[in-house]
Amino acid sequence: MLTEAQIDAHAGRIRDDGYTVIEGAASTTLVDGLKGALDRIEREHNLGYARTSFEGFKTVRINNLLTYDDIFWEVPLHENVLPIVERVLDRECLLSSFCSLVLGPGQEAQPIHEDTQLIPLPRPHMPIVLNAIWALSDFRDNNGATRIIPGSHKLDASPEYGKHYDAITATMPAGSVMLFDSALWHGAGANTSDARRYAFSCAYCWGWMRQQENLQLGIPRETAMRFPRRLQELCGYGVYKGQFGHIDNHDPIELLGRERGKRMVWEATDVKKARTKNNVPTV
Ligand SMILES: O=C(O)CCC(=O)C(=O)O
Repeated sequence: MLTEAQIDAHAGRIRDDGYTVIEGAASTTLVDGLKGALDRIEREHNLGYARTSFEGFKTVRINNLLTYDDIFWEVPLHENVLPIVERVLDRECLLSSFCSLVLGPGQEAQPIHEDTQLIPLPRPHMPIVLNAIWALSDFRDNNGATRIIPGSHKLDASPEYGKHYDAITATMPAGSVMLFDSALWHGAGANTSDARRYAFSCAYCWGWMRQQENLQLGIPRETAMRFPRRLQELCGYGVYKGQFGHIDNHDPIELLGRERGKRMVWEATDVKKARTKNNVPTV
């Protein structure tokens, strides 16, 4: 569990350098369980390598992970990561995408990119997406560890696709999480080892943005109904500031059988006004 001072320090590093590393964020038991689940799902669903140079011809990626096994629920909610995300964005943030990234031996380096470069906002801009790269294997120089260019989130341009850039390698032991502003220039390294590199990318965005994965349609309603409430909210069953995302003035969390969702801003404003008039303390 992170202290307030640790959360502040991580948030400050993301602001200043574009990234931070939370060493020992996940226990060995959790890491082993997650890797085991990935291997099993790959086998059972007969999954193969991705088919684009960006995703990696020797990389197995599983998208929409929350639908495959309950063990993955813990990842977006993790107590050593989510509080930092909430500090940089806010408590109404969303899960934007969550996928596994298993780089096989022989996988070439991924082109340096940034995750928000298709969004037409002039750079540099405030953090809009934070990406948590979970190291489920030791991240080493030779096995595909993510490469980053510290401070590049402050540049006024995005990298040129396919061009070589000098970068540092985010080496870290398994169980660590690198959390970064997605505007940071980065990319997976080359895997020249003979072992697979296991990782997750678990990205979060503001509640007023479109998520990269359509989790409300992609996750069957029966599955989402079993999620803890916080995970339901992260998946988009919520209303940002009581305004964005409502369904006929109702909070979509009610679709999952929750009794009372958030009040919409227009109703909340009247309730607040009436309370003030009648001298009732606002809760
Ligand atoms: O696998 C990695 O280390 C990074 C992957 C990545 O940045 C991406 O696919 O967008």
